[in-house]
Amino acid sequence: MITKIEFIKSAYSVSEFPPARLPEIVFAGRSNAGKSSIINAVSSRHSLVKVSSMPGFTQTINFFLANERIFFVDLPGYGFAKAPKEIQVKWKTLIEQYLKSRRNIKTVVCIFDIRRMPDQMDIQLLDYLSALRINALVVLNKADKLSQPKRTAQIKTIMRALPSLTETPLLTSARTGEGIDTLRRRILDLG
Ligand SMILES: Nc1nc2c(ncn2[C@@H]2O[C@H](COP(=O)(O)OP(=O)(O)OP(=O)(O)O)[C@@H](O)[C@H]2O)c(=O)[nH]1
Ligand SMILES: [Mg+2]
Repeated sequence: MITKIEFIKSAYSVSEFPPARLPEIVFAGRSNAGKSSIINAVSSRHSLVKVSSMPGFTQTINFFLANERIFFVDLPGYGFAKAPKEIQVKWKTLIEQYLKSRRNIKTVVCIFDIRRMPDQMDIQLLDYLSALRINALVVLNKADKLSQPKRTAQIKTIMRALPSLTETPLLTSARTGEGIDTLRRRILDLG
């Protein structure tokens, strides 16, 4: 259960990160995959984190404190083609600096849209985490968008595209709440 969740701060640069004193669960993935929506769902709060139909909305690293003992970290999404090149480079650098510098990261929840084939950037994220020896938990979000048979087929295809995956990804829907309890339990156990 998450009984209390509060927004701590938005960081544009390394110097603005809060002290790395508490365990951190990080939410990463392509722009529009549903990172902010998943944080809201896991926290049982509808509008803690701003969600937009406009991808590229989250431009800073946003820190939330859950149950006064664990940080939830919302990363800007990558792969938003319409964002100016210099902004894309800035986000990538900020995300890499964040992942490299925080020793208190417990796991990175990698959120993918179940309907999309993982691409080079998704693979890069998983490889990067693996190189840094950071635990990754892969979540296929927007499960509500696919019928049961399509889900099964899509899980197979995605797992084939991500050979580094050792376990079947967790299916979630921030819209219907499917898989959210399981995700919350996994996260709180890790923290
Ligand atoms: N159908 C459905 N829509 C979802 C789900 N999760 C998120 N969405 C929608 O997808 C859009 C993007 O969601 P966000 O949570 O803002 O995505 P994000 O990954 O935080 O995006 P950036 O901040 O741009 O990186 C919004 O319109 C959400 O309402 C889901 O599980 N099912
Ligand atoms: Mg977001």
